[in-house]
Amino acid sequence: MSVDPDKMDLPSRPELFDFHGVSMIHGFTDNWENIQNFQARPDDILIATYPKAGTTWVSYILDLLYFGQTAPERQTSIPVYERVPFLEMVMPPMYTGLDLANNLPTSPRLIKTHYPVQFVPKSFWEQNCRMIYVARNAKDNVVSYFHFDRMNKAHPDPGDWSSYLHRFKEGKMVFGSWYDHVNGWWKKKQTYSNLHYMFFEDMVEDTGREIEKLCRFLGLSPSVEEKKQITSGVQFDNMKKNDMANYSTVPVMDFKVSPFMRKGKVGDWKNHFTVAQSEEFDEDYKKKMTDPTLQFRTVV
Ligand code: PPS
Repeated sequence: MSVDPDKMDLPSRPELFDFHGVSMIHGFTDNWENIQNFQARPDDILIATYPKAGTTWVSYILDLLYFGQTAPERQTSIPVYERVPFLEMVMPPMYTGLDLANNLPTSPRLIKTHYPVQFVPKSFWEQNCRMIYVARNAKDNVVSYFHFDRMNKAHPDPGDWSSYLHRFKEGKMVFGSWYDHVNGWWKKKQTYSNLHYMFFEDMVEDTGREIEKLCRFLGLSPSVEEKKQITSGVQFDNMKKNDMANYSTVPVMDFKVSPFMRKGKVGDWKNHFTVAQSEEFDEDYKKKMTDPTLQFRTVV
């Protein structure tokens, strides 16, 4: 939906506060009771990530897999953030994510969340909904988040890179600690079988292979031609120039500061971390990431 920025009731940048043990801003907690009472349907699909881990990429892939053939007009008329509503978002005068989700005419409904696993409304679990979690290595994730927070006026001011990096390690980010987020969802996967846990780095390495895996998880069998079309349509350069996928229609984002589709790479962290910052980060990482079964790649 296109909204005139001058008409947006945007206060100055919001402050973080502690919400049930997680750093949050009001824009994602103000609808809490209603969100917790959300009525999921058995065929709803929840796409969950820590911010900047590949949500839009996977959302767009799923939308194409489900509706690319049957409703091609969606691709040119509805931005991805309306096709796949962001459940917890409250940002007047735009619709709330909850209203968008409740009014989705599609089946299945594709729904996005950045909530840590313990915040997910209980009906999703009760209905045994399929969930897709996308994780991205911490170093690239924090770099991407830094640039996003610079350009997104709906988030707290990121300050300089070195203080931002410090706060990331402390979990003082919108949606809290990256470490808790990726570990919490990973742990859930051990007991909840309808969860597909995937990695941004694998997507960059071989998008087609990851789409195959998604299809197997979702029980979809698109034709070879369709898979080829989707794999090509969701390549970074194509999504970057696609106004229905690149967030260029969102007024709170200042693309002159940094575009939403920024680089889409693995290893851009090397252009941001000093050697000392990288070493300190790795030391701290080892202490926090103690589960040997959850491994990330920082290069591909
Ligand atoms: S958000 O705001 O949390 O929903 O952002 P999210 O979509 O999770 O993450 C944005 C980052 O994903 C990159 N991206 C891609 N990379 C490669 N290929 C494709 N198709 C693609 N689509 C999105 C996007 O560029 C952001 O990463 P950075 O590193 O900042 O470029």
